[in-house]
Amino acid sequence: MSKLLKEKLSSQIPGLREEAKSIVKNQGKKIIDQVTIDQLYGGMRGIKGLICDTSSVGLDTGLIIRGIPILELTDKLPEEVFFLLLTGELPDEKALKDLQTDLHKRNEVPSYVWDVLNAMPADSHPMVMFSSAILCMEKESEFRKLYDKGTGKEALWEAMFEDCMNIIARVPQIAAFIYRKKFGKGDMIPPDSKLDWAANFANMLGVEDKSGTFANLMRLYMVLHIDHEGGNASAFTNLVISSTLSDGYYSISGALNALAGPLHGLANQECLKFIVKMRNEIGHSPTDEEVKAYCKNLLDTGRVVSGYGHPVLRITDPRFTAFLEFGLKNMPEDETYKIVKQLFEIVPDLLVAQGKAKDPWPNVDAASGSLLYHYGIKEYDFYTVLFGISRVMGYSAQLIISRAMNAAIIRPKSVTTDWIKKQLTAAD
Ligand code: HAX
Repeated sequence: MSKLLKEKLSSQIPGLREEAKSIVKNQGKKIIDQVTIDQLYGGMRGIKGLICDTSSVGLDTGLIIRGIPILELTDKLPEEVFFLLLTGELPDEKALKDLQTDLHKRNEVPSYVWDVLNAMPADSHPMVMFSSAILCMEKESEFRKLYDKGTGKEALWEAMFEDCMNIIARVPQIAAFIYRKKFGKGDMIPPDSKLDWAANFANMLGVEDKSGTFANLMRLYMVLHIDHEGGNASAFTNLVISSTLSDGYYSISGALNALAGPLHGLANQECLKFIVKMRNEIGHSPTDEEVKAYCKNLLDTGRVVSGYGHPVLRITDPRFTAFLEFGLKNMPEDETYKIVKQLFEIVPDLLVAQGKAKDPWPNVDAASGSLLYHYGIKEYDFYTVLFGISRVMGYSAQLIISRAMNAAIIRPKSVTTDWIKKQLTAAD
């Protein structure tokens, strides 16, 4: 067991519970937000309605994890950032080793998972396979067992911790299995306990990596995608499901289903698809003028430029910047990478000129696919699974903390259109 991580959490939880209780008791009726009708029709955009302490996303800062901007964490391992998400502190060497050893010990995937994946239709999307693999392990849930025993809610977080650690330990192998099976890459490559979590995943994918830079990309990829506060569609789904006291398997599988949408995690697949299509339709490495005309046509015909815009950010996503820098260092002459750079110079002005998108800047999905493509992962259907493996750490941190805080069942109020119309008449 990750003794040091769990000990740290156990020591923090009573204080956090006390703090929340006192805030609610003393300031519970203080107004912190108001809701407008356009927010109701606009996907509840920006309404402050959730607590999430793992990370926050500022309009003009991007992702901040426990007070640390994401660009200051790019040299860390995902395991270290997971520790940070949960506890607010980076682990020392001993605590990191303890966590890594524990993840290796938990990594055995039940054999029925392979049976389920093998039985699925060959044209199932990798995200369907990934989500199904996690859901079918629900019978392993320690949370459900503890709940069924009648354990009180104060202790349930420990079982959520067990569920999440088991899921985190197993997803690299499950995802690598899906990749190799679905795309005919050969037999499963077994895990290697000498490798860190992301390097082990890189190795199990079977991508040739003599220089070790692909493993570095996987470490960076997993850190950059790990969490994005609690209100994004998949994190919110995760919290809604677990707020009903559903266990970690139900919650994370459900969250991944939200991540699979093209306006959310699937955008990385869509973005690379768009770049390759543009390159092929133009027939050569495009000039700036050709890129401009191609994107303008997309906008003029009511389509979106994938990888641009964001519901919360109003700056170039720092995660995009980190990927761009990785590309500059490792593949500056790569054709696809160069198109990503061209788009960065051209698309924001086009979006501003169109005047619709509130954020004309690139998000994380605008660059990630080109780097994967360079290393030969050309099956873009798989890209959202990579996003998902990483985000499983963020979902997990949020699940463990929300259970530790005995978070209430999430139940906002909906209203009817008639109710809205009556409000408007009353206001006239
Ligand atoms: N290209 C064209 N039009 C865009 C656009 C883009 N990249 N981004 C926004 N717009 C349009 C919207 O479609 C909307 O048009 P309508 O008024 O006609 O409906 C208008 O600009 C206002 O939208 P917004 O308020 O700026 O953006 P939203 O908060 O509604 O949506 C999205 C944010 C990310 C969904 C949006 O910017 C988009 O569709 N981008 C392309 C897809 C994408 O990159 N998604 C990944 C986001 C990151 C993520 O979650 N990854 O998991």
